[in-house]
Amino acid sequence: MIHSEALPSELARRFSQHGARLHRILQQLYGQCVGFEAWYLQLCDDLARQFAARPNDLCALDQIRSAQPRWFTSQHTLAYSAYTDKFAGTLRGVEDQIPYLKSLGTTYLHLLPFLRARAGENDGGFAIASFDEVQPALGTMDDLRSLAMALRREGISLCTDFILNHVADEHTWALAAKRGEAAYRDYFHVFDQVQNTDRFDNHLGQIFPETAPGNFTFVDELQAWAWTTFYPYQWDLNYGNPRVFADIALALLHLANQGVEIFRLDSAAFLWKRAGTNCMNQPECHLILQALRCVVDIVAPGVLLKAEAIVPVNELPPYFGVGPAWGQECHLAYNSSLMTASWLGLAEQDADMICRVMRATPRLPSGCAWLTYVRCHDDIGWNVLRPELLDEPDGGDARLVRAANFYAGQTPDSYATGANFQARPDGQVHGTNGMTAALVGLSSVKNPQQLAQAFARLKLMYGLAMSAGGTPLIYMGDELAQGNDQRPASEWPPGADGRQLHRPDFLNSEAVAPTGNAATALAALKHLIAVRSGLPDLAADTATTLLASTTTRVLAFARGDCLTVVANFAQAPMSLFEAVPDVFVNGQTLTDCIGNTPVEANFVLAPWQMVWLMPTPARDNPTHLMEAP
Ligand code: OTU
Repeated sequence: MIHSEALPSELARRFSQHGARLHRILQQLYGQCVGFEAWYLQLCDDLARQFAARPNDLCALDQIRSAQPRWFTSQHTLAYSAYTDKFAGTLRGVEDQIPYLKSLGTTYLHLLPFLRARAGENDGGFAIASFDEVQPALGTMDDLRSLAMALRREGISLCTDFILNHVADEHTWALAAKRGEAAYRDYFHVFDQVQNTDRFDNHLGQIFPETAPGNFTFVDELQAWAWTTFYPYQWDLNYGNPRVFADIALALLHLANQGVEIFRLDSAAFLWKRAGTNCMNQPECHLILQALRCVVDIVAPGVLLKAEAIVPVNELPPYFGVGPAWGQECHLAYNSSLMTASWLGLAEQDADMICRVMRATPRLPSGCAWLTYVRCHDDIGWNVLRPELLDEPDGGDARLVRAANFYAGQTPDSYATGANFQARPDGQVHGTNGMTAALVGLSSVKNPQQLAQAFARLKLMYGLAMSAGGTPLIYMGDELAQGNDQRPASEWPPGADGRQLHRPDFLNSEAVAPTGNAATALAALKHLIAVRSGLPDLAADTATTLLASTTTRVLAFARGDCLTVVANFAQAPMSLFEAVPDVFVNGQTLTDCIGNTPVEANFVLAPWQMVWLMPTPARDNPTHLMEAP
């Protein structure tokens, strides 16, 4: 173990608190490797160096947050996700957008990858060539530090993608491997014979079956096959090699020391490979994440880790740490199943799948929260719902195909203008692309009634993300009802795939006052955000309890002590009392906080209406009432 007398007292204290756990986890992963103990001591030295390099203001933040581990779970938190170039041109430009972000109530800004990526095709920046440099067109490391600090001053935490499953084939590690350096060849999963990949390949899924089929790529310079789960130029890292873990952990801490406060751990499910499995969610994958958490707890405890694991809901809770590791893995995780289920529910006008997912979504450890969202820069991946569809005769094929075709505007009843993603000729369903506004029908309205209904659907989807239990995230442009990228595919960036459809340039980059649908959407979302902020029961970590409803067209759940959320997923109006008789227990009078209206037994939910019900407050304490826009 490390010699604690040589350490600053705070670091020694943290080592004594977390060091034994870190050692135990790493021993499980790497204990059999020759020289393990020496490697571990070197890692501890490197952690001490990162601690010494941590700027004073960030150390102060660490102290404050360690004392309040639930600092990010209140009802005032709001995440916003954007591409730097599309949103504001450069990192400096993002700094200029801080007033706009604040006007929304943003407390957490996720900027999509801004580190130096591979030249040419780079999967929207997800093929990293250097963890230590900013993409030159977006700025410099100085700009990054300046932005992080400016955001922090305004109460906004900067989040970056940390792409730890793979690096670009142009990263120095890959270049060294190509030059024949054996030590770096070991950074990757390299197979001399394609036959040797078979014992894995037969069990693996396909992330991009159309644009990047297969999971292995023959690399001339290696004269061998590299594991490439995603695009052929994204080489999966070999976490069986302790040097990979150490280098990745240090890269993360270096970014944390530049002021990044939240790390979105990209493709977190894929970190460990095991023959005979789909190589996702493996126990070792969780050990790696737990070890990273220890490293963060030791060097930068103000930092949050967010798991991006797009996996079925039953696989999600372990990303927070379960069993003896309860609460000791990631602080946040995307509730991707809930997101996908809500789109299925909208297409089917039926909330049954949302109920199933909510039932399978357990209460989280203290100091943890879901990230609840409507859209992100990726497709809506339908297959995460497969386990919930096992009781269907065809395993859910027909339902998912119908939903995907609905959003692609291919069914007679569709209002949506999205598109299928990576759909195979055999009709196998994969994902759906499109901005929220396009998917809820705002881009295709022909009359005022359709417009009102499309807005009701937009508010329903965002209302669910803001009330279901988690930190809600707005995807850039949704707050302005921005539609799809209208450019022809010939004008898309090199190698862009169908997800480009929902990656348009930001409508409001000139900060002009929005008009028309943009203004209506902005006012509606700001209203939801403000109402949520006045309702402590909508903190990310209060309990969510499903309520009995007499029809699956209506979703009802309680939050915390007093709040009841009811949502009508159908186009038909619904009597609240008939759908959820229990909301009127004790004959109490209720108020819908969204509409700021009294709700009595004869209340009828309009098509796609959501209400947030609270017992009507005494006249002198109307804290949760806000004027509806
Ligand atoms: C992540 O996503 C990123 O969000 C994608 O933008 C990247 O292309 C990918 O990793 C590679 O870095 O499986 O669990 O649309 O959901 O690729 C992580 C498919 C993932 C994405 C999927 C993905």
